[in-house]
Amino acid sequence: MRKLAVLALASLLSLPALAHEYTAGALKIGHPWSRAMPATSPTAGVFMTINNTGKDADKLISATSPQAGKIEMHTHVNDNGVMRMREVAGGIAVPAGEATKLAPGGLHVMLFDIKQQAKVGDKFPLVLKFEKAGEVKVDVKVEDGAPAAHAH
Ligand SMILES: [Cu+2]
Repeated sequence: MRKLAVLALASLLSLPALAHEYTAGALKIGHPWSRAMPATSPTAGVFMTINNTGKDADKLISATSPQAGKIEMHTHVNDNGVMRMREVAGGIAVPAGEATKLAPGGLHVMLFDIKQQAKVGDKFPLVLKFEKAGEVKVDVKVEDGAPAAHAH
């Protein structure tokens, strides 16, 4: 029993694996990833870091993917102690000179009408559309769900 637990922990720790990064104009998009979801879940969040190395603010206004029927930009808000997801009107702001983090419990790209359930180790394409930087295609890696195990 104990040996099994140690093995499970070791595999968790080794998960984050290789970082992948994409560039769109002044934007550097780091490690887009999604959580492996149960087969019954019709939605999934996509997370990444968007580092704006330029002098102008930008905005992530939309996204498309063959993996999803509909995609929205979301955040979480605290509604009397309950965390609820909200669509971010106008898109996710990417201020100049800052790294904007999309992470579990906060900002995320929300996929609806999932076409095919993604498993750990899968990846799927996502086209991000920025107001100024335009479109950039990234591959989203599907990882284990536990946010605590996702160290960067
Ligand atoms: Cu959401």
